[in-house]
Amino acid sequence: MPKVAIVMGSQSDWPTMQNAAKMLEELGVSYKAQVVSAHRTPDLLADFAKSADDNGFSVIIAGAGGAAHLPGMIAAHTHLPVLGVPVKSRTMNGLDSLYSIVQMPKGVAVGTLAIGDAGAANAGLMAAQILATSDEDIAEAIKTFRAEQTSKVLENQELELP
Ligand code: RP5
Repeated sequence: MPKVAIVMGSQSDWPTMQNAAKMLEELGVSYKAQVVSAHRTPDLLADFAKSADDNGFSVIIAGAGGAAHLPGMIAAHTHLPVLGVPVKSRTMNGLDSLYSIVQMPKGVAVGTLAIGDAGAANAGLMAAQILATSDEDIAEAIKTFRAEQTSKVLENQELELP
């Protein structure tokens, strides 16, 4: 049973949101990815969010662009933690997506990540970190990932002109 749901407003968000999936795979966390649109499939959104807990999910990653209401509306329907990823929009470079996701009213929380690929990857990492509070294997995988990342930076400190 996947513990993490990755949902996005459109198939066109997948090149961004696949970075969340790749991070989860690297950390050995199973996930289910699907398209759920706040505006085009509002009933599906409500059904998905209301049944997410019963379906075994512990964390929801939601990415959307433009008028990005998906993460907030999912959060409105569930007590599960929701991580919002602003997808870079064609017209405003994702600033519209960021503002749509980040300014939640007090009392309904969405953890908002950075715009684009880095935000999606970090949403995967953050979801794994949430699960790691009660899963030793995931905690160890995160520690290994972080140590390898540090080693790579330390091994490539010297810069040369091309
Ligand atoms: C949003 O509208 C989606 O999340 C996507 O980022 C954006 C554009 O969707 P498409 O027109 O490419 O399907 O709902």
